[in-house]
Amino acid sequence: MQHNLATREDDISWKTAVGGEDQEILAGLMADPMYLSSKFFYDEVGSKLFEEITRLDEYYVSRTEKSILEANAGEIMSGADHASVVELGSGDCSKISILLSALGQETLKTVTYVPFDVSMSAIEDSGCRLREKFGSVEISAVVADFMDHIHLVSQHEKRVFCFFGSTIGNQDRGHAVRFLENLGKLMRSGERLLLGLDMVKDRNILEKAYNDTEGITARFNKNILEVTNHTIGTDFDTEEFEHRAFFHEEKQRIEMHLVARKDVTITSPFFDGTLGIQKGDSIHTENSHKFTTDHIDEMASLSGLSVRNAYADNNDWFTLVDYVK
Ligand code: AVJ
Repeated sequence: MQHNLATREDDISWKTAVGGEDQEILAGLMADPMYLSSKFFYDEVGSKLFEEITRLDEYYVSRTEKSILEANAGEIMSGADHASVVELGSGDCSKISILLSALGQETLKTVTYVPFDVSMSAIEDSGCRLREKFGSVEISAVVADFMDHIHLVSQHEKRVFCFFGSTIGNQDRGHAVRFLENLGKLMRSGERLLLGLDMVKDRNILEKAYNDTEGITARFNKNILEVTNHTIGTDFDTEEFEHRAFFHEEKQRIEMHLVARKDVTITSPFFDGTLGIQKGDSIHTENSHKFTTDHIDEMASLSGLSVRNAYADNNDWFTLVDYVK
C-alpha cells in the first residue's frame, strides 16, 4: 500500500505505507509468552505521555541527548548544505530544531527535512512547529514503519539519517544490526547516520528512569492496552494490569511488562472464543537495549559504516554516534 497524497495546504508532501497493525497485535496476544510491539505505544495519548516522560527528572535520556546535540550542533551540521535530513521516528521536532538552528538562513533554504514516522498526526504537529521556527525549510514526509520501508527515502540525495532517542534499542540486537545493514547498503558514499544510543550504566539509574514516582511511565505502558482495544476491539481494563519495568543484566536491556493483577477474560471480534489471562501472567510490551562502546564499533563493522565521531555527555550516559559511509 503506497501512494502519494495530494499536497496539503500546509505544504508538506507525503508518502505513506501503513496497514496490517491488527494482525500484528493479534499475533502478539496469541503468542506464548504474550507480547505487544512497543511501536503501538504512540497513538495520540501515548505520544503525549511520552512527551511527559521526557520532562521527568528520572528520565535523563532525552535531556542528555539534547545537551549533546546543543553542544555539538555546529560541528555535526558543517557541510550539511543541500542535505536531506531524514529523521526516523520523528515524534516531536525538538532535536531536529537544535541541529537546524546551527545553520544560517541561506543554508537552511537548501535543506529538506524528511520526517519518517508511523504517525501522520505526529508529523503534522512537528512539521507545523518547525515551520513556525524555520519558515523556509522544505518538508517531505514519509508515513510508514521505517523498519520495513526505509527504501521510501531513495529519491533524496545527500542524506543525513537521524535516529535519535536510542529508539534503535527497542529492537533485539539481531534486528538492530540487520536494520543497520540494510541502511548501510542503501546509503551512498559520504552519507551519514546520526545514531543516539543510551549507554549501559548503574542499574538503579536505569530502573528509576522507567519507574518514575509520578506513574507517568506506568500510564504510558498501560495505554498500549487502549490502543489494542481500539485496533482489534478487545475489552482490556487497564486497571487489571500492573506496570513492571526492570533491568535485565545479561541482556543489557530494560524490559517493560504488564502483569495481570487477577484472572481476566478478554473478548474480541478477532478471536474465536475468548483469551484467558491468569493472575501473574505478563504481556511483554518493550525492550530498551542499552549500549557499550563495543556495540558502537560492532554496529559500524557489521553495517559497512565508519565512526566519524562520537559525542557523549560528561557522565557517559548517552552517546551520539556520527557514522559515515
Ligand atoms: C523512545 C523508545 C527510546 O526506551 O527509553 C520511555 C521509550 N519507554 N519510557 C525508551 C520509553 C519507557 C523510550 N524510547
